[in-house]
Amino acid sequence: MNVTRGFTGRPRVSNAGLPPGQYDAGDDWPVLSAEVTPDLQPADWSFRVDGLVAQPRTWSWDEAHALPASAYEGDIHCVTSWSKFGVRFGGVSLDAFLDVVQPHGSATHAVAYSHTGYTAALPLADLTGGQAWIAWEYGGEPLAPEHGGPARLLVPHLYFWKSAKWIAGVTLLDHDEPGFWEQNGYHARGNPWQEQRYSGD
Ligand SMILES: Nc1nc2c(c(=O)[nH]1)N[C@H]1C(S)=C(S)[C@@H](COP(=O)(O)O)O[C@H]1N2
Ligand SMILES: [Mo]
Repeated sequence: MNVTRGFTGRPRVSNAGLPPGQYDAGDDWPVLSAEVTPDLQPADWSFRVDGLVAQPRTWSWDEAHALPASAYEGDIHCVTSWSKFGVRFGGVSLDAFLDVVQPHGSATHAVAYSHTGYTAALPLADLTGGQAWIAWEYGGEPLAPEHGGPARLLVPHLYFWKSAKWIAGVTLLDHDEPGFWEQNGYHARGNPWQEQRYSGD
């Protein structure tokens, strides 16, 4: 008789920070890109917010950096099942950009798009209220090109495919418009805590 079997039924002390089906990648930071990493210099980078807004606007690198700095320190979760704990990104809250363009009340969704053409669909409610950033620093250093530098979208409470690298803009819509992965069967929202990996989850 194996006495240790008696322990299998006890409540397990698990890491409360790991969503279901995820593992801790530790110090690794896998690169997941559908495209070749672009040679995008800060001077060539811009970020636009348009669609259902009162004042569509494009920011240059310097103009974006003139907005109040905001950092995220916490975890990120990729749908391919790796998570990373305690990462630190620096940039500007997406709220700062949205305050300028003034979203219409009819705006419910957004498509984030990259300078490379990649797109990701998001509910607008997941981009407001201090939940999303335009990030250009990681661990206090400039964000590496393979991780989306000079700047990427960061929406850390959703699966990481929503965090478009080489971010070029966000278009506000009154309906859900599937992006690159959503067109390939992935979830419209992608909440890792509810394991919203595929449409229908
Ligand atoms: N432009 C662009 N952004 C992207 C992707 C991509 O292929 N292209 N992949 C997404 C996916 S699936 C993930 S998990 C993360 C990976 O970011 P990382 O390579 O910095 O880990 O970026 C997301 N943003
Ligand atoms: Mo991913």
